[in-house]
Amino acid sequence: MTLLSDQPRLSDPPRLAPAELEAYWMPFTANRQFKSKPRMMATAEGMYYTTDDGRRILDGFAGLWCCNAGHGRKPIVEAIQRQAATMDYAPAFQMGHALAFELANRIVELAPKPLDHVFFCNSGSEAVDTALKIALAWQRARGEGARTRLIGRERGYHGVGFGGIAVGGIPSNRKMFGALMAGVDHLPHTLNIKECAFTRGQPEWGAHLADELERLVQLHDASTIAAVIVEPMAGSTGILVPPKGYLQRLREITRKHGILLIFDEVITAFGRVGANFAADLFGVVPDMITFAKGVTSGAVPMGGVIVSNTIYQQFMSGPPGAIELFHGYTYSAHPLACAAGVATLKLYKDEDLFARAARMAPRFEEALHSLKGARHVIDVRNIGLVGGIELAGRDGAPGARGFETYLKCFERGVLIRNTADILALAPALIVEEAQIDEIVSTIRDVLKDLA
Ligand code: PXG
Ligand code: PLP
Repeated sequence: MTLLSDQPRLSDPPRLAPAELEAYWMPFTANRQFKSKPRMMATAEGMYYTTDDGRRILDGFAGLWCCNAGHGRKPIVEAIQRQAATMDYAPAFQMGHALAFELANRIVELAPKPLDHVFFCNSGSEAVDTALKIALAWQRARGEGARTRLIGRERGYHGVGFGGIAVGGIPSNRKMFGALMAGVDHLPHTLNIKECAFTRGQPEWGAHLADELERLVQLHDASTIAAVIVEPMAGSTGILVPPKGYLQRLREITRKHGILLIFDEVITAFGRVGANFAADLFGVVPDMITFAKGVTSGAVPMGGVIVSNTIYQQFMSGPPGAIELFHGYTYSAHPLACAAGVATLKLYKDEDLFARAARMAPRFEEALHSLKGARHVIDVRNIGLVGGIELAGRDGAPGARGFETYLKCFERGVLIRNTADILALAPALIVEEAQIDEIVSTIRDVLKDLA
């Protein structure tokens, strides 16, 4: 095996020999399939990637739901470069640096009131585990230490930490990993294609599914339940838009029973649904919001949890010299991530990108729903700049049709994402009408010839 260890690697995107593809165990990837026919990205700018063989790829998915400002945006790149040269790292525990406070203030400015304190971490998975830990600790701090139960939802994705997969509702993400966390229960998911196929935006049907929470409260008793966590719009498992009134109902029931409501907005925050947060779009304010991805437009890993003053103040009661929450990460509020975050939020504001997403959403909806009647398509769902196209599964091979569509779109120069037989779209908020049309027509053409 010849390794290129003595040769420069950073500046020349190398064409790798098959043996050189072995060492990297790729996440959520069909490793053997990939390594037999790699799809290698080399550069990114605006709405486009280029591959290592020089092809231009229109990015219909903002990387992985994260590059909301588009790729390689100059103000973000320069902020990261400047910060790397100024101060690479500062200890996160018992020390601070100005950009961390500036970013927290900017996030609070965008957040729905009364959410006004931010805890930083490095990913959505860490954000979820942080939020669940804060929920348990808060209940304990207010004298409700028996509230240890956490409620998630079927088809929920909350990252891959032990907390996240326990409250998550994706069988394949759970079944290999043992007993998970004890004391977790799940609400039913809200997708019903029979009732709601081809709904534009929020379905009329399904608010009553929130009442299942009352049933779980009856079963377990409110005095044992700490928190409910849901994605306001479930992204990963195929764009499940909340039925009208559903989130309001969850809010009422949680409030009535002293249960915290956590919105996992790792995908939906920062303009993805044409608002600051999905909480704003749907008009429901939870007790905590988790975020990641769009906060830095994907340029440096970062995540966090926004909590209300009530939650924060509950912890600020011991001796003044005492640490109030025994939780944090080496890289909480990393200077490069904070620099990227501040520059990203400035850019969103300067270019009014969330309003742009809201203005583009009806055009996006129109284009997506033109796929009604296309071969294999059994449902189209959308909210903001998020679209889901559900295909009928192939007999005996669930997911195959979705994956083949993804591969063929990539061959034709368009990046989308599939989750089983559902195609997901989430272009950067700078997407142009012609690019929306190109993404949709590529999908239509691919489906025409697909078995
Ligand atoms: N919560 C939600 C709601 C998410 O969507 C996470 C937590 C975990 O974030 P990290 O940063 O730990 O990955 C996510 C991430 C897809 C896809 O194709 C979705 C995610 C990540 C990668 C792919 O739908 N969501
Ligand atoms: N494992 C070991 C041995 C550590 O020393 C640390 C942090 O100091 C961690 C894990 C946690 O790492 P992080 O703070 O980056 O999450």
